[in-house]
Amino acid sequence: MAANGNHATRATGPRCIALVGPFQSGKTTLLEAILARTGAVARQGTVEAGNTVGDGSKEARDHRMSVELTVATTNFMGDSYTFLDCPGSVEFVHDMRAVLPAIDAAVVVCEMDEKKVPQLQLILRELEEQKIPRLLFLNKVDKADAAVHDVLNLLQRASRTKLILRQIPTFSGDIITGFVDLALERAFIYKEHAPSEVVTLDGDVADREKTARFSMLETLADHDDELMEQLLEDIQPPRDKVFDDLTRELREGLVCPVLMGTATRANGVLRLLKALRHESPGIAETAKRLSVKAAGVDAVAYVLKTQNTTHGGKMSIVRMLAGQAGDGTTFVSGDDEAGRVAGVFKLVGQTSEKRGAAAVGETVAFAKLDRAKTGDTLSAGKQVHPPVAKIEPYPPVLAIAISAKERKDDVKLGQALNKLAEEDPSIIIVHNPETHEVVLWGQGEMHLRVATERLGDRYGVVLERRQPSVGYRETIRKGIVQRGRHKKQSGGHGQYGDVVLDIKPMPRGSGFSFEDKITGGVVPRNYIPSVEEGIVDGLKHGPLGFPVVDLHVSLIDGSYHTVDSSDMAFRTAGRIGVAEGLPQCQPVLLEPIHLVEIVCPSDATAKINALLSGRRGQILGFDTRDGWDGWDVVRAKIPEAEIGDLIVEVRSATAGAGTFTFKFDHMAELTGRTADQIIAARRAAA
Ligand SMILES: Nc1nc2c(ncn2[C@@H]2O[C@H](COP(=O)(O)OP(=O)(O)OP(=O)(O)O)[C@@H](O)[C@H]2O)c(=O)[nH]1
Ligand SMILES: [Mg+2]
Repeated sequence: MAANGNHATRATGPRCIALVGPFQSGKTTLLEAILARTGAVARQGTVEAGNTVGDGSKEARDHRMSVELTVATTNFMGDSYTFLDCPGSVEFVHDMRAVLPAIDAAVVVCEMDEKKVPQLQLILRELEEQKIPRLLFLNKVDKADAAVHDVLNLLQRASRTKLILRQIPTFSGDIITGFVDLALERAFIYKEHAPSEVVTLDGDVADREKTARFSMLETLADHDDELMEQLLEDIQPPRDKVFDDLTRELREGLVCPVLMGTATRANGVLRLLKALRHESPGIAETAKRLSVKAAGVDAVAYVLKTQNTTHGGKMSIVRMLAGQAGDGTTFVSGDDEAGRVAGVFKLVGQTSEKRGAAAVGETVAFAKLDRAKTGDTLSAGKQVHPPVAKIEPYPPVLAIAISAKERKDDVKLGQALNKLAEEDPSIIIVHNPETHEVVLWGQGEMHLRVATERLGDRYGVVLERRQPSVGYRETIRKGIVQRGRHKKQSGGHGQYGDVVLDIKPMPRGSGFSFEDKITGGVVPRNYIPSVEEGIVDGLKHGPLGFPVVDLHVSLIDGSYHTVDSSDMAFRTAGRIGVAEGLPQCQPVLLEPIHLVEIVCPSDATAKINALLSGRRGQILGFDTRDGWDGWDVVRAKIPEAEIGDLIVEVRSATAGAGTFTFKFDHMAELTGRTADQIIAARRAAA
């Protein structure tokens, strides 16, 4: 669309902006600077001192990193802004992904750091795919040097959308002390915790400004023919036109502007806020992006986070996409009741303040929506609005087994786990019926550590943690015919059951099958199911200590007693038959082998291959990752026992950017020392 006469107007109404970006880039610090600049806090806190609005939970403070979303609403020049400070660690990425549908724009906080480019790329991908307007905030320029000229070259690798430098730094020696805004054509000197001071733009800085501005305009002109003509004819485009193009092209996702600053000193923060005020879209455009249909509904809201507070109970943090809602509003989600609002709150980190009904565009917390879940689209009124988005958590990559230290806490643990999963859908709880373990699956070590800390801190359950058991099995290599006899004559009624079993090995993956080959009624019909049950009992723990699979058992002979035989006696006989027979069948251990697919930046592929080989992996090959420049996919088969903490090494080989998925492939025989150790450990545990 050409921009001719298409004046991009400033969006009005409440805004919702996410602060996203790689690990430790300064998002929480930037939020703090924004809150200080807009007067929501009196003094800017620091992450080091543990007094920021973001990272207010005990777990975040302890680890000095964001481990969950922080929501803070403030006012800037008469408009309400809600900022969503997202964790940067890939292990907590679901908290970021779940908020994206709700936001008008994202500020991607980044650094001049080559190692963090792949992570930046991952985040920009998410935003690109959801068509979310985004601008980069190059943070920590207090630590940058003259090399900041290369900033575009470095960061462009992470973005499929063209980046445009909106500002250039100015130096005093090697230190950045200010910037020139290329749209305003005005030079500023940074002041600590105060607005930057305007200075004259002249000399060598003015020359650099001209070149940089021209290249900014050239990029804008890619999407504006009129501007292109003006540039070709050497006509200075009017300032308003430049701002209009910046606004329109940002909103349409055609370009991604880059601003810069130093969050710790609040430098560059006012310009960032002004850019958001003038250029970011508002709820009208966001509702269009999400295809919200306001007709026929009283209210539509998207749940971006669920929290269980100690005093307030359950809080659903929502963005109002249409209409208005307050105390007493009943919401539905799809076909389900979501609950009735009992309390509307404005959030500034850990503090919540009761307020009135929420209007379209506002981001608030609703109390007591008992059945609302993160990611739900809630609607009130006659019509039910279809979901505006569906964000599934990434498949988990690491597991631990947990149990309550005290038996009496079992029920409490169950309830706490439900709440944990409600707050964090990327935690998956699996009960293993075979081992009676509760297994917590998550996105990495820190993710699981924080989850278990919360179970302790918040819900008061003292936990034991273990490595989850590997799903070993055993099978047999040769067959045997074995008698199983149960006979007891201890006064009164006796017990008598007698069977002959033909036990045979079967191909991998066939499991267990049973066949009745009795002729002439030597074992009466009605006892035969009991014989099978007895065999199944016996297969639960084979001679090596594991469930036995891949065998066929036929009942070929036996005998009975008219008075003493019973279901129980035949069940026992069946069990005795396999228990005595299997040790003579050359039992062998089976271990599960999974097919894994590791995605990683190509420069780490060799390391990943080495890592897999070191873990008894069989590498099947690697390919370039479809649609991902500079990334590979490595496929391998690897034993389940070696997947355990694989993610830890994959992340360390890829600066946190690599990950994998896995699925069960087959069971393989395992012999030798490793097998002996596993069997010995099983015996010791029994
Ligand atoms: N020198 C310098 N340090 C900064 C700046 N901004 C943040 N930091 C420091 O960088 C570290 C990380 O800051 P945070 O604000 O916690 O970063 P974050 O992006 O929120 O981190 P996660 O949420 O854990 O990904 C802290 O030690 C900050 O003090 C900056 O502009 N300059
Ligand atoms: Mg943070």
